[in-house]
Amino acid sequence: MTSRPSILVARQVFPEVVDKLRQHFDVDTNEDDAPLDAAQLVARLQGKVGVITTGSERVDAALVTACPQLRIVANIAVGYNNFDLPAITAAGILASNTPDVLTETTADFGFALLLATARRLTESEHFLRAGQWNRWALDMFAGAEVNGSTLGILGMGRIGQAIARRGAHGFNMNVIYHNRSQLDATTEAECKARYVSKEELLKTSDHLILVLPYSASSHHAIGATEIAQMKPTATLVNIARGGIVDDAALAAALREKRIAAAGLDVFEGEPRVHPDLLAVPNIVLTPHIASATIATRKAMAHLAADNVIAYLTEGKTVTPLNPEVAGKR
Ligand code: 8YV
Repeated sequence: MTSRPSILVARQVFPEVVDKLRQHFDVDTNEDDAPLDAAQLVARLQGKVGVITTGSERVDAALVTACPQLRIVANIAVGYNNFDLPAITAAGILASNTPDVLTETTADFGFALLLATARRLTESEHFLRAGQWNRWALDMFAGAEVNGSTLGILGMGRIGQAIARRGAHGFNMNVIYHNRSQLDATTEAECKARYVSKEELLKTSDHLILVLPYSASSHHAIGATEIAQMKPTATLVNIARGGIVDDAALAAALREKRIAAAGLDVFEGEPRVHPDLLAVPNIVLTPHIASATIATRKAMAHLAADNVIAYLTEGKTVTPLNPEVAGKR
């Protein structure tokens, strides 16, 4: 009897997803759910042909060299900055991510964070919980207008477009965006969004939301220089990746009220959070949960599993990042 192929699920996923994988493979799971470091990951991957990762596991040249039997790495995330895609591709390994299934949920959260930030939701709740609310006041926690204001979007992929639609159609906002390339006229019209330079985006946005992928070229895309161009009344929201914002520069700007407020779901070096960010009041902080609804997280995990099953059982791809690899090995 030939043994079944073995795969690793690097972090805990829903039992139904593991069951589905077990119909085809021997599945090694990470029972205590602690993120595996590089050495642990390499050790656990010996003899395995597939792995399901999350943003916490780095798959780089050293790992693929040390795991010659690996044929697919399936990320439970749309972002894949934890992958060295050229190295994975050069090793003949298929990589996949989970686009589309999280778009609307993530856009909802982007809007929730924007509203919470502009309307000072957590700051005012802390005040109430601390027993400091003893009278109503006209300017108490007066925030920034969202309805009818100018929404700036940096990064206009699927999630950026879903946020644009919410802003334009739901909140009557004037939506502007900057992206590597301009959208076609039909998509722009549907999103009611206008392409502008990064400089204009920074200068004219009342609320600026970051939805671009992280790469060497987007590292600190928002630093002290960019923040200096923003309105002092502006809010900044990051649901993309830590590292796109220079957290130390942002904390200083918030402390000195050079911008009004920020909402952050992602951080440089997360789950560590820059202590200066924790020390400013005009900020809303969440632990990287923009895609976290049960339905969406299940859809993401199923999609990663479907990628592994389709490729290892039939040589087919579902949502590949490097389709050119399929069938080459
Ligand atoms: C993931 C995300 O949950 O999809 C992404 O890119 O940031 C989140 O939806 C997170 O990266 C863990 O994999």
